[in-house]
Amino acid sequence: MSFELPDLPYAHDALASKGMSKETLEYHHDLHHNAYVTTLNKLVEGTEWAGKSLEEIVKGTYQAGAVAQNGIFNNASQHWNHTQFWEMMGPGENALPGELEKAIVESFGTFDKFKEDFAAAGAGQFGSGWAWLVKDTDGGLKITKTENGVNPLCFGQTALLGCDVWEHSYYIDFRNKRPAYLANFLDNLVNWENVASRL
Ligand code: MN3
Repeated sequence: MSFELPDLPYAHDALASKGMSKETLEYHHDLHHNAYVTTLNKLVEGTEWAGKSLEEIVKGTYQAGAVAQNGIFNNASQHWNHTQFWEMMGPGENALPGELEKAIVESFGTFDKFKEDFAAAGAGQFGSGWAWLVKDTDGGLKITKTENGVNPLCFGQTALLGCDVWEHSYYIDFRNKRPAYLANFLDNLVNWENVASRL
């Protein structure tokens, strides 16, 4: 049983008016994400990881503290990360559910302060990686940043929101302006209903 590239949960041009172009989604989903899936399938074939779930592979191959991770981890985690990422965005009005707003305000003071801290985490990730809003092991909400494909599963946390800050995610639409991409992601692209459903 091999892994498959999931369809985007919306059309490739569905986010264009919100700052993520059809071209970005064609490259990012159809080429980048697909490459992680096909490479993962090749790498796990004939290993102890064949037939295991994606989550089991991510958790089982993560090497805490290692400067560079192994190929199976990198491709498995990036497959998981991107699958979540597509679902965490949406073309609709993306209203903020009350229970999520309450939890965010309790943890960060105001919703604006949360957005400021999340954007700072993403802008401050040196090189490729991700910014996250997680539910930590103690149940509290926390903002984190991770390098390359490392994700909250590695630390036993629940991923509520993740933003890809690899250059391939923003270079077509925002060129080198990662902070502008992060601000637009938070203001226009996040499907807060999806985020709330992960609480
Ligand atoms: Mn990516």
